Amino acid sequence: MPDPLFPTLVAGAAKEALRFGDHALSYDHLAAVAGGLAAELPAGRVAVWATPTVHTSVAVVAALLAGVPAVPLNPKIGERELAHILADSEPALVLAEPGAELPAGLAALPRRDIPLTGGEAPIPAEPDPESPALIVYTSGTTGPPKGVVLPRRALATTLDALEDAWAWTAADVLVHALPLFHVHGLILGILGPLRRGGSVRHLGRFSTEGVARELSAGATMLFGVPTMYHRIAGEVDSDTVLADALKRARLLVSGSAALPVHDHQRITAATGQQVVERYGMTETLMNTSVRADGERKAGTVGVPLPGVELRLVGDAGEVIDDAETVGEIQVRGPNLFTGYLNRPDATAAAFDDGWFRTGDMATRDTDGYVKIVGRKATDLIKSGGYKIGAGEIENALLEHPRVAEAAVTGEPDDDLGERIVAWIVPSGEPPAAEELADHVAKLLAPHKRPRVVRFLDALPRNDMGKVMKRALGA
Ligand code: MCA
Ligand code: AMP
Repeated sequence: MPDPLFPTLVAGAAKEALRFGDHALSYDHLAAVAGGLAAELPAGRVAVWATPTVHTSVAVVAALLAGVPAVPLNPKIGERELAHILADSEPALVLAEPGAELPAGLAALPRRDIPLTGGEAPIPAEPDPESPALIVYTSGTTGPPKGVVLPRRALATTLDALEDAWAWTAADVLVHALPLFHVHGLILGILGPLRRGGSVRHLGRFSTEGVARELSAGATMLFGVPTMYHRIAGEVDSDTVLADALKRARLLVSGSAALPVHDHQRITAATGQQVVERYGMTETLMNTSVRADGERKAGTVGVPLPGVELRLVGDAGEVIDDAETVGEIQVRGPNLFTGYLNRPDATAAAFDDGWFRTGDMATRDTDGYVKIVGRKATDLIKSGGYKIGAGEIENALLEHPRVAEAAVTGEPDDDLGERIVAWIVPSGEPPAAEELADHVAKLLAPHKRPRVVRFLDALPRNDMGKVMKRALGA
């Protein structure tokens, strides 16, 4: 029989596993409620209304124990995106915390409230490692988000590689405030501590006070996106409580986007801590990291994790073997997804002879450190650590009655890394910028809303009629 994904859960322990505010669950309590819920889950897939709560963690663990693939949903999801995900993933029911108000788009689906008490069913036998564990939706350059099918094997592999890279143990107490419908917050941030037999304290929403409080109270690790570290960097100079708390941490880890060297330096200057960056993707889980026992170099994402093969490939398809040439990062290994749900075409296009094309451009030093310098696609925007496709926002904007033409770009933003800019040719009187932001938030999700709207008489187009996005910023 395969090894269990969560050995400590199977063994049972009085130790605290999860804490969200006043809600704490021990391993044996979690085993009882999640085991009980697992016994009731239908075959097929289940959607999880992924609020940042202990309920979401229980629901996902229950689905994993049952071997039922879980589809985490952003609780702020807009109607168009929700309809797409439901039609694509066809969940049998939705798991939600009691009292959570669900949108009309979920009304047709049976609902099961996530329990925090009761249970006591035996934990089912460990499913096949290749079976799907989670389906996580991710944006592409065009079209609606694709469902990334992640097998149990990928989860176990990536979390064990991070155990090695970060010397991550059962003694670690992780603090974070990441959303639970993406890889970073859910797989690394919740399933990671559970696989190690450690603990996690989730802040519900990010604040530097919350980070300081938990690190002062014994948390050992912090996970965050660069926007969170940027906000820490902006306060740590003048906030001695925050600085002292960060000094105590064993490891500060940043990922999901590049952390500017200036923010690294500000944090190091105030605390002596050197933030560790790791690089991953929904499809690949984690690929590289600066190691806890390695040299900490700001501005690099470190070295390939155990088991991950990484190569850089040039425009002509040649494999790059020097330290200066920029190439696309391609990866291979047991950390990879099995494919995009219902999209064999997109799955096939994502691979180059068995290597997954990340679309990220990088160099690799002689000592193996990878430095990401950019992205192949200009139509992908990373804002606050969220990946957002320009095409999906453009399509949403075009549905607005007073938008004739729309183009979306990302531009540098100190706080978010990149901010979404909408370039609009209005149809008649231009709508208010806020109205367009609300329109996108309602159809897709609030983090996909344009933060800046610029009106034009016409979009710059080439002879083929294609919008010349690089000309837009100029
Ligand atoms: C604002 N809000 C709205 C609107 N405007 N709601 C409806 N309509 C509107 N027009 C709401 C938002 O929902 C939010 O609510 C609040 O107002 C503030 O929104 P916003 O300004 O967007 O938040 P922020 O302050 O900019 O958020 C910064 C953040 C966030 C906390 C850093 O961006 C974040 O959590 N990022 C994490 C992304 C992440 O986990 N990425 C990992 C992807 P409320 O405050 O209640 O929420 S996985 C990945 O990339 C790979 C695998 C990897 O390597 O990790
Ligand atoms: P997602 O599709 O949301 O899973 O985001 C994956 C993308 O985030 C990668 O392809 C990279 O472009 C970016 N990314 C993740 N971690 C880092 C990092 N440490 N530095 C730079 N970019 C990163």
